[in-house]
Amino acid sequence: MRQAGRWDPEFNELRAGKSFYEFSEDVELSAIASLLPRRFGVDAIILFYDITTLAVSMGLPFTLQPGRGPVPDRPVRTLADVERLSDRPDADRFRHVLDLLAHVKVALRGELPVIVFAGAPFTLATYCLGTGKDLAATRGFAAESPAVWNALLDRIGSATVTFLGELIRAGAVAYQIFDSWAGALSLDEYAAWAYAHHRTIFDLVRGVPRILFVKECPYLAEMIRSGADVVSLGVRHELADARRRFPEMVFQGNVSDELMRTGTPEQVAEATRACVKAGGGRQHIVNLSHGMDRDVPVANFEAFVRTAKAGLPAG
Ligand code: 1CP
Repeated sequence: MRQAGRWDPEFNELRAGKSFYEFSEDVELSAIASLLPRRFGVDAIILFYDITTLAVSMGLPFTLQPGRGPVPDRPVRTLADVERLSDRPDADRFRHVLDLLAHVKVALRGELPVIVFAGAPFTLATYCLGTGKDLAATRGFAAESPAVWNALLDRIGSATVTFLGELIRAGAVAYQIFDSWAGALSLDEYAAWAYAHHRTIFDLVRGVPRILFVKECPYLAEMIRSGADVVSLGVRHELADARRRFPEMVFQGNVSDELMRTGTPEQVAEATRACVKAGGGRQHIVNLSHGMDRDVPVANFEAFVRTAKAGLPAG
């Protein structure tokens, strides 16, 4: 999930004065940002870039607008716009991410694994249209221009396979696909715009653990069938119940983000203990249900990590 970004006061200090893409394309700075969470005792490091980094390397520049998020310089509208995007971006187009991975691996000296990620085609496509979380606007575009919409999803899917494949060859030990906004789709839309693309990516990019995240996804069976090795759960699913239903699966999650934001460190510790217990102490990555909000107190994050690392009580 999000680690340094948006939340960590040290990150925000470091980031001040630079545009997001300028910052993240600077390997020295993005390496510092990637490594910041190490001081909390986390078990893995997520490389610092954004899901839109891949779209930039496909040929679509973005600007990060304060209070809004990434906005494309030229939103995709036509088939010609889609065809201008590279479906197999040359590694030189995302060289800074490969350099960042090399840099962070040297700094870590094998102490912690490095995880990479990509947006799933649906979620990244919404940023390429400029619609983001506005599902009605995305649906409107898909209904009006189905051929453009499907070509965009396919093209992002193909570029994602290239991107993740290169990062894994360069030594990333796991990857996570973020389909952040797909949980709000109808089942039919989810099947066509999300699930079908998850399957293709997980089928084509193998050899390391593959993690699927969809924010508060109602379609657990589809997530399980996607080919992912690890499925993230939000708070709408009971972890213990999911474990019983799918005993072979590895789950990630699902301490409440809301509690992280509003609870005390004691309440966070209690919720984390309950989560560790529900996970049963195996086939479980203790994590949040989504990510860290800007206003989570540092003490709550510390309580979360400390309690997760203590594991199951003896006996
Ligand atoms: O300094 C800043 O203001 C930048 C904020 C920021 C950061 C730190 C953005 C803009 N992206 C990132 C980095 C990032 N993005 C990481 C690296 C790990 C880390 O945070 O340390 C990761 C994993 C992401 C993934 C990401 N970006 C997602 C999927 C995760 C999720 O939250 O569901 C999504 C949807 C984005 C888009 C995005 N990028 C940035 C913002 C503010 C947003 C969300 C915009 C929106 O709400 O529509």
